[in-house]
Amino acid sequence: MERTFVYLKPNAVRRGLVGEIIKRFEQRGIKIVALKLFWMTEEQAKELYKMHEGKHFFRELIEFVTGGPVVAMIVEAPRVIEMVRHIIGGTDPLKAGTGTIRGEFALTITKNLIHASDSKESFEREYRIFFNENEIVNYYLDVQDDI
Ligand code: FUP
Repeated sequence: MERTFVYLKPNAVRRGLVGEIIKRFEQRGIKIVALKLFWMTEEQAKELYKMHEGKHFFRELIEFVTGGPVVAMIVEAPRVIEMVRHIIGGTDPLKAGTGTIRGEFALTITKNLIHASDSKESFEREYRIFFNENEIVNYYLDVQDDI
């Protein structure tokens, strides 16, 4: 079993896409082990995106992700890091495959609706910015026996 960190950006929340997006994870049999809605602080946003500091889009990105509440999750499944990136689609919604979340609901790169860790190392770094260990819930999900 593998875990990844995902968060729905403020425009996904404002557009009422939380259910639509979570549904796509649930119908794949992906287990949610942590979930919360909160307003990301500037410190958290800058830490999450520190590799982009100094790039032309950095300021706009930080303002955007701190401009409204987000929904963050930790999810669990076999090969879930790759699977979630596959379900989400490429960073640029123009190149994201048809049927992916970004391919169906996003238009611009900055406002691309959703983030997911791109590696085990990213997951280990990113989830700690937003979650305490006691917010992660261990439980058995029957549906994972059938997928
Ligand atoms: P991703 O892992 O798919 O979210 O993509 P990146 O880590 O490359 O980018 C992180 C965020 O920076 C993207 F979600 C949006 C923003 N970004 C821009 O606004 N412009 C760019 O040219 C590249 C990224």
